Amino acid sequence: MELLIYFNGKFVPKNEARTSIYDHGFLYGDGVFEGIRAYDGRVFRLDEHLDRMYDSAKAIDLKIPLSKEEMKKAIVETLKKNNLKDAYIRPIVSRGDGDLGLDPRKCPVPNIFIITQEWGAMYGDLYEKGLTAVTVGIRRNAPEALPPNIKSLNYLNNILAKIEANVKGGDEAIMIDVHGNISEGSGDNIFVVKNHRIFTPPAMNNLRGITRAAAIELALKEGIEVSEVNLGFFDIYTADEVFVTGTAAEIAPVTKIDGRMIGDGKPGKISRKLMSAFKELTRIEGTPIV
Ligand code: PXG
Repeated sequence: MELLIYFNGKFVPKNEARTSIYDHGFLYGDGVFEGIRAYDGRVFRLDEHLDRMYDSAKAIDLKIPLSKEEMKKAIVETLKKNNLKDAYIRPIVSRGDGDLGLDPRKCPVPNIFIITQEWGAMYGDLYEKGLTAVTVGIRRNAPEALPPNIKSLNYLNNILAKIEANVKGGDEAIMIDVHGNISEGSGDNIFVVKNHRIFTPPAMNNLRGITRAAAIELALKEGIEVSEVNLGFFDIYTADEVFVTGTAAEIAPVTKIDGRMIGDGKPGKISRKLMSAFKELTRIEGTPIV
């Protein structure tokens, strides 16, 4: 059966799901999205993802024509229509069809899309081996220019970082902000472990990740201290462990950065503990697909 996509209240086959070239989501990256995961028939932290999507929309003055409750129903319905239990879920709200001018007032009706598809582990055997990360020259968008907390359709900043990581042979990019502080990966948040304590940058220069919040909760539950502090190159190069968190990446260990071996070059104890605690959490929590 062909995959069905939710598009403005209707379900259309994947190959027929398209929007106008005058949609400002396409012309200008004007819109918001989320990346959500379902595990074994339950959607992980759906309310948190929707809160973030509606906050992102509010920040760009985009009024989503569905209530959060209606959006939630539409997501669950899309999963059901496609018979999916383990899935990646991508709701997208674009500014809508307008003209070639960038004024959003030309786009009276936002377009809503929900893509769902099957999804497995993103980094394959790297969860065992650890990722090789590289710092990149391109700086994370300054919050004064484009707040990284807006999960907008404009991901060029992250894509530039990813291109640079690809060229330099890294599995993931580590982005630095305009002040020289570590911000995040191209699609995940970053954590450092030093002397049994965990550190992560405050969510001003990065996206306030849902997996980041879950990792902090799990660490605190294990009795591990977590601090949100500015981090620099020195902190990542000399860490005992480094890991990244994201809906797609889950919790993934980083064992090499810019040629420096992190710790003993193998995924560390705390990273592994949190990886298994996170796996367990995704098995027991979530909004049922019913
Ligand atoms: N930072 C950024 C910039 C992200 O895009 C995260 C952190 C992690 O947030 P969550 O809430 O997922 O824990 C993201 C999430 C990909 C991909 O293909 C990843 C995301 C978005 C789109 C694609 O890896 N990001």
